[in-house]
Amino acid sequence: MLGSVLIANRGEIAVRIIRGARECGVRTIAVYSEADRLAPHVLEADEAYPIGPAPSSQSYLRAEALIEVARRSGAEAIHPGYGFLSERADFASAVEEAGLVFVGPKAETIAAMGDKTEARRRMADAGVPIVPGLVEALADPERAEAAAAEIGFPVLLKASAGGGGKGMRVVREPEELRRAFEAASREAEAAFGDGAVYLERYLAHPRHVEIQVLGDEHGRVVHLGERECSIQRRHQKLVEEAPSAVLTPEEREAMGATAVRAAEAVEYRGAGTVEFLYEDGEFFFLEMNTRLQVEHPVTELVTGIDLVEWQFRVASGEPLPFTQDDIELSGHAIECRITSEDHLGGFLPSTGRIAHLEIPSGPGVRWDGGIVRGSEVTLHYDPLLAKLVVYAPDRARAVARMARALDELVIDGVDTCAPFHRRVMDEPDFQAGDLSIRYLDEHPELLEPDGDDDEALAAALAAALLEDEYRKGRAPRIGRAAGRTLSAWQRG
Ligand code: MV4
Repeated sequence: MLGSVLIANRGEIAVRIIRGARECGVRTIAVYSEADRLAPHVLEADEAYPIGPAPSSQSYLRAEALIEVARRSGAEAIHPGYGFLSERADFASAVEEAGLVFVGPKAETIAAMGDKTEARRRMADAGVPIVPGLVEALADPERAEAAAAEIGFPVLLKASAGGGGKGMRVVREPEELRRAFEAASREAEAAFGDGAVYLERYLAHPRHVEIQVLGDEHGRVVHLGERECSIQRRHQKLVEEAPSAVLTPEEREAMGATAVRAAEAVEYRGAGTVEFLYEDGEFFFLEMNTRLQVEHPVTELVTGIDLVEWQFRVASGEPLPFTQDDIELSGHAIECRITSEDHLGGFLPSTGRIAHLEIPSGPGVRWDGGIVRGSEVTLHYDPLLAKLVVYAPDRARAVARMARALDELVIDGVDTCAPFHRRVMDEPDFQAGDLSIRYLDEHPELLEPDGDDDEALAAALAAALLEDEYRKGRAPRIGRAAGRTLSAWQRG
């Protein structure tokens, strides 16, 4: 096993990796920006080093500074987490050239999967079904017209350098194609410094289903089942679950085997994710993510496999000791991303100091958090504060458990999307597992403002009066709802 690791990240994922490393007996080395001097990942690591001012361009994204800290601290490896430098092939190469272990796949794998047309070529060659369309960038709008005529409308223009939806354009008729081509190309150039675009058949109502894979340095690859991640807003996932409510065992096996083939085609090492679009019983390769993902806990809960532990074991050169047949799924897990965004105000980012924090607990509840009371939430970083994850024997019980856990959660000081999640748990289509990437377009009521503020004030006043009566011995007890309303009101 590795002796030590530098975690080139912050927030909940840095804390998660530190916990995993500690359980493996690996010494943990944190880095922090000026805004994160007292952050949980700094306090929980064995050692911590400053790397610059708050903006990530001057701290968490400074590849050379991170490698220099690794050298100075005697770290043997660097774990990049997700975001930041995690999918930068040049960073992975630089880490290895410095004689350190990169906890992730080979730089060549990262580079190939980062280029979306290259990824499609590699997958098509490996016999992985891709969305019908091109595997080369379009040289000009004329060629786009010819290709679209062949594929049939609607088509989707995508950036070759893309991901995350930037430079994407749906085109419904031939007359729109030229303008859309130019707009997509311009947007791709601005976002990625590369205006190359290609096109695919547009799927109107798919689910986003992804397969977790794990590979070692000795050529073994297994899959750990799927995650359903359809509930998203503007390419930001909000709720994820495992398993998917709709895959049959046969579909799971087919998708899993396809993901393993995809991973083998790029000699995948470590933990990775193969994303698919699933529609009407068909699935198509979308992208491969060469990192540990935010939503990895739901897979850990249904498989019992600790992904961070296996990242470290694989990075240490250990062979995977289990085969596909050894991996069994049981129960159901749901994750809600708790972000500092106000769902009532168009998911606008909210900032401030965490004044009060009550973390849900009890059976089947997991909290992967990066905040404590007193934490300052700024605009410098991703708004993800924590992930609330539940596990139960079946989906209906998991939904009920998540609703209960969300009721226990109290975060004061910044607005969060937790009230949005609480509504989702009550929503009939969600409860029925009837999801697609258009779920929120089809349920705009979930994003509408709450009932009257006056109602909340009246409830708080009633609770205060009730408490007064109780203290004077005239009321037998304070109900749970009144008690919570009151304490929320007292905290102001
Ligand atoms: C698609 C698609 C429909 N048809 N491709 C969005 C970001 C990028 N990673 C790929 N994306 C999509 N590609 C075809 N041929 C719809 C999306 C898409 C999407 C995919 C997964 C999760 C959320 C999404 C939200 C909007 C659009």
